[in-house]
Amino acid sequence: MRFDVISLFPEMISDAASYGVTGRAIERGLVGLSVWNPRDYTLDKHRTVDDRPYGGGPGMVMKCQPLLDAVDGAKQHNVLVNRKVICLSPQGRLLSQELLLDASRYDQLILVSGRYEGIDERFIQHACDEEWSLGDYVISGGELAALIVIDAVTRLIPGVLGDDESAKQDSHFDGLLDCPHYTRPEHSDIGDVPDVLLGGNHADIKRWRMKQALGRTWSRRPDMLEKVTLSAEQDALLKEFRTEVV
Ligand code: 4HQ
Repeated sequence: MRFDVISLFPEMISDAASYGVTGRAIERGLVGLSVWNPRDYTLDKHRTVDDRPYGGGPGMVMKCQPLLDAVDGAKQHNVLVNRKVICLSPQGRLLSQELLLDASRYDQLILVSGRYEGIDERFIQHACDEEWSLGDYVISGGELAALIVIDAVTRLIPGVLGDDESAKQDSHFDGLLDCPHYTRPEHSDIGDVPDVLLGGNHADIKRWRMKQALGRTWSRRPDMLEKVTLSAEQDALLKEFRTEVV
C-alpha cells in the first residue's frame, strides 16, 4: 500500500505516522508514505494556495491549480493504477471499518487534506473519486482525518500486526464492541479482576468475553447490534447478560 497525502502541513503527516504501528509498517516497507505540499506547485512569487470565495463570505478557499498539480505529482511518482483519490471533508461518506477494509485492497490511496473554509468544488469534482468524513463535527484541517485513514488502513494490511495484536480481536472487527481487559494486580482498592479470567478455563474465558462484548454492544451501541446476525450461542449469551443486568 502506498499513501500519498496532499497537505499544506507535510510534517504533521510524516511525524505522526512515524510512531508505533504505522511507523514500523513504513520502516519494514509494508507501506509507503509521501506527502505533497500544494505550495510547492504554485506558480506565483507569493506561492498562493488560497483565495477569497466567490459570492463573498468569511474565510478563504483553496485554489484548484496547486492541488491538481500536487495530485499529478503523486500520480507520476508512481505508476500504480489500482488507486483512489479521496478528499477528507464533513460532506463525505462516514468512515467505517467496512469502508476502510475496502480501501485496504487498493495499491495507492491519495488523500487530500484541505485547510481554510474548504476547497474549490471544481477540484473535488474533477480530481477526487470520493469524499470521506470522520463524523459530524468540524476540525481545522483534513490532516488529522488523513492520519486516521492511514492508521486504520495500515492495521488491515497483511503482516503489519503481529499475531497477538491481531486485528481480528479488535472492536468493530466482527461488528461488536470489544470485551473489557484486565492486567495485574488481581486485587486493588478500585476493584478486582473477574474470577473467570484467573481460572485458566479457556472455553469459559472465551464465552465470558463474547458475553461481555455482546452485552456492552447491546447497552452502549444498540445500532451496531441491529446490523449483525447472532449465532444461537451468541443469542443465548446475550440473553444471559440481559437477565444478569436487570
Ligand atoms: N474538515 N472529516 C477539512 C473536517 C473533516 C471531517 C473541516 C476537513 C475543514 C477544510 N474532515 N476542512 N469532519 O471537519 O474529515
